[in-house]
Formats: sequence, C-alpha cells, structure tokens
Amino acid sequence: MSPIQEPILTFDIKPHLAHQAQQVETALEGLLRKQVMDGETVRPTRLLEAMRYAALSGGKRLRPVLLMETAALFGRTDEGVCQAGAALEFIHCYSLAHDDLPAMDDDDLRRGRPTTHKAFDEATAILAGDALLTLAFDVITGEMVHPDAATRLRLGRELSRAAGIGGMAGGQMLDIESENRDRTETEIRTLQAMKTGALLRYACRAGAILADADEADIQRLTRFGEIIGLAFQLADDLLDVEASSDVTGKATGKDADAGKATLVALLGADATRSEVSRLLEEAQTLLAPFGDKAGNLSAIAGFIANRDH
Ligand code: GRG
Repeated sequence: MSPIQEPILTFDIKPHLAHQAQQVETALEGLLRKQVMDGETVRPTRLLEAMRYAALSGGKRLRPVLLMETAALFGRTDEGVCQAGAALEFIHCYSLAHDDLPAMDDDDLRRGRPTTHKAFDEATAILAGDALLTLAFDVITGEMVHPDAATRLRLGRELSRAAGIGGMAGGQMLDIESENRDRTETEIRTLQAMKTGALLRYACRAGAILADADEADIQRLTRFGEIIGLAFQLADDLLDVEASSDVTGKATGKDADAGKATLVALLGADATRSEVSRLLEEAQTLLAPFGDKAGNLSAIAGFIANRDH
C-alpha cells in the first residue's frame, strides 16, 4: 500500500514510542506477579501464567502509549499515567485472547505465537481473559492513577462503558451478527466504532481526564481518539485486502473469507484511502492549537494510518 500522507516530523518517533512501550511493559510485568495483593487469597500458577502469556506477548502497546502521550500533552507524565495505560492494555489483551477462541474468530496465531487457548487450553484462556478484565478495574481505580476519588470513579466508569455492551463487547456482537449479511455503511461504522474504536477513543479521552484538562480539551481529544479509531480500522481493512501475510505477520483476506462487513468491501480501496487521508487532516487540525507539544500524537496518527502490520 502506498503511504497515504507522511506526517510532518522533525524527529524519528520510533525510539520514543519504543521507550514508552517499554515503560508499559514494566508496569504490566509488575502487576502480574505471583505475590497476592491485599484481599486476594492465592494467585493460581497456571492462570497467572496464561494471563502473563496473553498480556506480555509483544503487542505494540498502542492504546497505553496514546493515553500517556495525551496526558503528556497536558503536562502529566508520572507512573500513575502508565498504570492507567496498563489497565487499558489489560482489557485489550483480554479481548484478543477471547476473540481468538474457537467460539469467536478461531485463530491459532497471535503476535507470531500460538494463541492463549492453543498454548494452554480453552477454559484457561477464558479465565485468563476474565481475570485480565477484572484486574483492569482494580488498576484504573488505584490511588496512584489520580489523587481525586471522583476522577478515579469517572475513569473507571468510562472504561466500563468503552469495554462493555455499548462499546467493545457490543461491537463484537454486532460484528458476529453481520457475518454473511448485507450491512449499510452506517451499520458498519457503528459496529467498528464500538468494537475497535471505543478503546482507542478512551485512550485519548482518559489521558486528558487524568491530566485534569478542561472539558473543551477533553472533547477535542475525544474527537481525536475517534478519528484514530476510524483510521486504525480502515488501515486494518486495507491491509486485509492489499497486504501479503509476509508483511502483516497474520493471515490476510480473512474478512472476505468470513463474509465480514467492511467499509473497503462497500466503498472500495480508493475511497477508503481518501477517507484515511481526510481523517489524518482532521486529526492534524484538532492538534494544531497545541503546536509542537502535540508532535508525538501527530506522529502516532500518521503511523496508524500508514502502518503495514
Ligand atoms: C472478545 C469482547 C471481545 C472483543 C473482541 C478487539 C476485538 C474485540 C477483536 C479483535 C479483532 C481484530 C483483530 C480487530 C482488528 C483491530 C485490532 C483490535 C487489531 C489488534 O490490535 P493491535 O494492532 O494489536 O493494537 P497488538 O498486538 O499490537 O496489541
């Protein structure tokens, strides 16, 4: 796929992103220890191993990095932000482990390794997903995330809504129901905004809330997150029809094989590429008031639109 639009960069974002992702890795690792937390009885070894397998397995850590960069835009860069990012990543990793199960997408490979149910078994993969999901709410409501209890409550409630019936899980249901059925463009956009978009939207919104941004800026970053979600999904759909599995590291052509409703199938690749370009422009316009401070977020938007895996 030819690049859609090169982000205007005065530096190479990759080392910075790698550093941020490493910080997330350290936080995830610290939260998935054998040692019990206050109120827990024991952490069964096999379940902990499966949770670690699902969560510490080389993801890009895009959602926590977005959350951290959004918080940094408003001046907050401490460990509490990284903890909030880890909570969000736990939900993402749970969703992948459950999505890979035979009852859902039935995948054998994830991030270049056997999926969690292949490396363990189905019951353990289900429980690992359940335990990652619940751990996320433990972490997001932790004192380190924000000193104000009302803000922690807001972050927890919004995370629940992003992940639940009106967000990611609901989007997954709509996606399953849309297989081998005609869907309108509006229906496809709705299911994608929920299934993939809700966590990306939350990442940008939560970063602003964590850093006590004013409501106008929270709304601005929320819209930026929605655009990131849309561009991410469209880029993913384009990769599925255009890229080879050698480049993406996963099976391609799966959407068509599964009779999946995508915008690429409905609008065509050229119109989809134009939409990604338009979204990227809107993203840059939203970030413009922040000037150079938004350089990292701007680069991430370009990276998402142009990604090849
Ligand atoms: C099981 C409740 C439930 C929901 C599953 C997210 C999801 C909903 C399913 C994943 C299906 C899928 C592969 C969608 C394409 C977009 C996507 C989420 C890709 C994976 O995200 P990346 O690229 O992955 O951020 P890494 O591995 O880098 O973390």
